[in-house]
Amino acid sequence: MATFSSKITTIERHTLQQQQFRAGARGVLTQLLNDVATAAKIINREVRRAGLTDILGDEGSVNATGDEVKKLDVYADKAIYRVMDHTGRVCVMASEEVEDIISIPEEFASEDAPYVLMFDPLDGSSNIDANASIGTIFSIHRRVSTGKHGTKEDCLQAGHKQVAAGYVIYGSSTVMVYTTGHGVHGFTLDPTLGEFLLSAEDMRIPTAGSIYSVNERDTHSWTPELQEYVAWLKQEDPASRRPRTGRYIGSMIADVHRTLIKGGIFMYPGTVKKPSGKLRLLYEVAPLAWVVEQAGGKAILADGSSVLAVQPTELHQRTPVFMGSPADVDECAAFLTGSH
Ligand code: AHM
Ligand code: MG
Repeated sequence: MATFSSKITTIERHTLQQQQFRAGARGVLTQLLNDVATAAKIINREVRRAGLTDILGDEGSVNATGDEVKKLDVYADKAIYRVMDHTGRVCVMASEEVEDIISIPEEFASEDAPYVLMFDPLDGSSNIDANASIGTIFSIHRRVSTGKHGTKEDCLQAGHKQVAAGYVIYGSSTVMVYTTGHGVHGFTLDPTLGEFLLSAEDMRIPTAGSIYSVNERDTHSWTPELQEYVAWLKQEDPASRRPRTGRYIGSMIADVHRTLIKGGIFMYPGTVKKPSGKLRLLYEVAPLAWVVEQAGGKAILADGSSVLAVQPTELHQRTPVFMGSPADVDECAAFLTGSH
């Protein structure tokens, strides 16, 4: 008879254990992370039923940054709000789907609510109809405002100030990955138990990879340096793991999750027409950059500086990003800054 010796750890227990790393912790962040897991289970249930419940299809409106909104985006956005608004743990929220900050209703607002939650409720939603992986991204900061209601300033904090971040990928299985600055940990949802169980403790990104991930549609609008780098990736030179393999799902969460597991580089650069690219700093780039860095990777801008140092000035600010295995990102930086 098979024996199973490894311990079974739920995400609730794991977040509680991680509390030991935070001096004076009162357990509020722990509970907030568990709220995120609860919201993820609700979204997961709907994502899994998507083809069955006629929920697919365009909502017929556009979101705050001009993208087509799918109904599941709206469902996911509301699910997170409904889990969070009355807990007394968050003072303000912001979502990729909502133009302005999301205030906490008057009756639940409190000057004691210590955290700020920002999220992309359903990233990669243009992939829903093709059954490709989509996900939820979250970013948590400590509040900086005082007073009953949180403010926009609470949201406009640099990525290196995050206290927790992560994502949930609704893929061939549903996996939640999070960091509180003490490693990156992955949990797989057991749908029969309704529990996220620890499946990858202290995830480390490979130091070098053999995959690059970028939308090559924009090749001719890239800077000459980036064009040169991507052309270099395709040249034959086994000693430097070339040619590299191209992989691009078009769902950042799926492309970054693969990069975390298999190594390599994910890029969403700026172009001549759109120098800031497409991805949003607060809801997509900063949280995933911190996860990648916590796993031993790097996340930079085109000038080689850290994405996590960027001080946001707008809620829906976009930024170029190059993230992944340290060796791959260093190679990329050398090309982009002309020092290769
Ligand atoms: P979304 O938030 O509307 O889903 O858009 C973000 C997505 C990312 O997941 C992905 O990396 C990117 O858009 C793909 O964009 P493109 O089609 O320009 O390559
Ligand atoms: Mg998105």
